[in-house]
Amino acid sequence: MKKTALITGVTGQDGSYLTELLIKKGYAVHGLVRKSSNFNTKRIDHIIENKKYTDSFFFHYGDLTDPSSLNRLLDKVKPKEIYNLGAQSHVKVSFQIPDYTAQVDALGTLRMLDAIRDTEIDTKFYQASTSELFGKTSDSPQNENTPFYPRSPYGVAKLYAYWIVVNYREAYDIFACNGILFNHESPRRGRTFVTRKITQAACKISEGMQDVLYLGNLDAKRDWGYAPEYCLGMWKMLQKSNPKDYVLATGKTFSVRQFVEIAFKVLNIKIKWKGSNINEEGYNSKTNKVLVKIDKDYYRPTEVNILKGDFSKAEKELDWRPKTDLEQLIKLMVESDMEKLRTEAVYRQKK
Ligand code: NAP
Ligand code: G4F
Repeated sequence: MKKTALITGVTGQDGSYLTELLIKKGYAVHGLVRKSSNFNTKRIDHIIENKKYTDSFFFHYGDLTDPSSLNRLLDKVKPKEIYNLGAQSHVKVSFQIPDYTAQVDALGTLRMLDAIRDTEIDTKFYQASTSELFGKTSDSPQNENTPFYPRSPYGVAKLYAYWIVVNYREAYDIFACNGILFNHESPRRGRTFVTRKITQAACKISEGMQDVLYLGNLDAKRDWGYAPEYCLGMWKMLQKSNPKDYVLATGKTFSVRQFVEIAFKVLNIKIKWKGSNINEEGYNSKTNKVLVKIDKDYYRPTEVNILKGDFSKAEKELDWRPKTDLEQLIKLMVESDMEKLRTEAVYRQKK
């Protein structure tokens, strides 16, 4: 019999890679899909539509804001592993919809844990915690013992989620882990996150399909890794005999400005900068054409200036380490976006 896993957020970046990983490992994967007025399964359609996977992948409508759907699903599926990846995961958007963000990211986690408690199923629980918890920290690099100081409604909601996981682990002896994951990206990254926004725009600009890329804070620094490697780390956490919390990161930090430079470099465009703050501009050093401008609407009311993680506990106890460096990551994102543009162009021509 196949081992069963349940993934909330199965239609997201991480959910799609984790599904592939678990199916490869012989699991039957059940995914919680929230109802949308349009198709939201694009990242997992290649699994849903593949006949080879009819006994490996099942999806169920449900929502982290709807406790009865969660209880029913856990009772029906009785998964041996649960990965709680579902979230309103956009930090800037969380300032616009703070109540909803708390409902999904904070109380959604409580609802999942409480459903485990109510149904009394024998399971292991992974919580998608985040480096946003560290927020305004002066400690660097950040590890499992670094104090938290979140800087957004998203970060605060995830702080509740982090602690309710710890509390249910201690109070009810539930096997529950927090993966404190630093930023991880891929060609499947949502297009409104800064990395994908940059790689997609750089491709369009180099093909003459876009004039300018508008960004917010270029000075923010992040520790960016490759998403599929982080999904392997999630799985490793649930294979241990004791539940613990782990940081997954690369240990390196780069600014948004550096990310822009590398993305354009992949396309043989050298970016130079002039001006400062909201008047800063990035231009093509050969043609002098301005390609990057600042739009202050992309700034956040409170920002996390710099993140850099220390993954030594995961390395020691899980034998986990990142493999893809930032240049390789950006190259694979740019190449994928370019491929998509070309496929779309051919499709448009055929129509
Ligand atoms: P993502 O691409 O934004 O995916 C989020 C998933 O959550 C989507 O499947 C989304 O469904 C689902 N979702 C949203 N609201 C929901 C609701 N009310 N009920 C059920 N599902 C809901 O995020 P990701 O990058 O894969 O990240 C996965 C998790 O890790 C998130 O919890 C995120 O906060 C956390 N995290 C991410 C990173 C990172 O750098 N990627 C780092 C640390 C932690 P739709 O497809 O319908 O929108
Ligand atoms: O790509 P971002 O939106 O990701 P952010 O805020 O770091 O959050 C991501 O990583 C977290 C882990 O640390 C996850 F928990 C969270 O779910 C999400 O996946 O922004 C990165 C940085 C920020 O400092 C932002 O201010 O880029 C800066 N930035 C500059 N211009 C921009 C833009 N961000 C976005 N999204 N769009 C811009 O135009």
